[in-house]
Amino acid sequence: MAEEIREVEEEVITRAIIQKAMEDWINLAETDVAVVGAGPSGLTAARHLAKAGLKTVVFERKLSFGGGIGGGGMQFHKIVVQTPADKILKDVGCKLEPLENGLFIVDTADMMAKLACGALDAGAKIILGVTVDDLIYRDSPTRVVGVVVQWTSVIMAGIHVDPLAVKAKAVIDCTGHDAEVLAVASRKIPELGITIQGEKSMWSSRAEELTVKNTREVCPGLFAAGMAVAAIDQTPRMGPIFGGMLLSGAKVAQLVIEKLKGKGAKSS
Ligand code: 48F
Repeated sequence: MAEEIREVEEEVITRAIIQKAMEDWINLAETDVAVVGAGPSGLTAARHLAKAGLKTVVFERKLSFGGGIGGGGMQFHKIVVQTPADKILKDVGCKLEPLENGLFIVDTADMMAKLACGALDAGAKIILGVTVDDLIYRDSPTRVVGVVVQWTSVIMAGIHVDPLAVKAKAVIDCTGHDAEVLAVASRKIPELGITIQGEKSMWSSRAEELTVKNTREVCPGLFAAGMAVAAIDQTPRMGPIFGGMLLSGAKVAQLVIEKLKGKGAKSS
């Protein structure tokens, strides 16, 4: 006989949700790394950072993760990755079908789910429905020391609600083509000298290579990975090949790990 479904009082549900969410927020008010955006670069970075023992939170504007993965190539549910990025996907249990010349084809839903599971299982926190709309900074030297966050729904409603701030030893812009965090830094902290030039037209191979190569700490405390890198450096876009995004996420994590834990430190 099937087990009877348990009775529950509504106020128990309410208290449990609020209390446990508050515990998380109190804990993440001061964090090691704030990753902005849960696309391929952000989820990969978060997994590597959490595996290295760094307290990592990902803020994602939408109520879902995956960023541009879900759109595949023109909404066909497949994307391409190339060696050596296939290893990152194999590590999280993604199913890859080999093509020719070190290329693989992947299902978008499989890749989104597995990258997110990889980050969560490693210990990263992913907070959905929260937009990073500003930065916290200090001077002498000018540096980024955290992010300003707001419910996406509040922003969409256009009502005036003051946001909250989260201190972070490192902030990573993984917001994709618009490089939203770097754009805030460029507009509101001019001392940092950041300019957003916007990406160039498509050249897949060159774009993949340059995105990974240029992944870096852009100014003290603020790192860039994924397509945000192309937006500051005016390098080409690549279309639905994603190896560069994964490798950029892994690279930025390694840069942050070395900065916060010292040279030679690695993600386990
Ligand atoms: O766009 P997105 O997937 O960025 P990515 O990791 O990868 C780019 C590829 O998907 C693709 C490509 C490569 O082949 O050209 O476009 O560089 O993911 C960015 C995520 O950041 C969220 C956004 O909803 C998306 O899920 N996001 C953007 N701005 C903010 C944000 C913000 N201000 N606060 C929080 N999340």
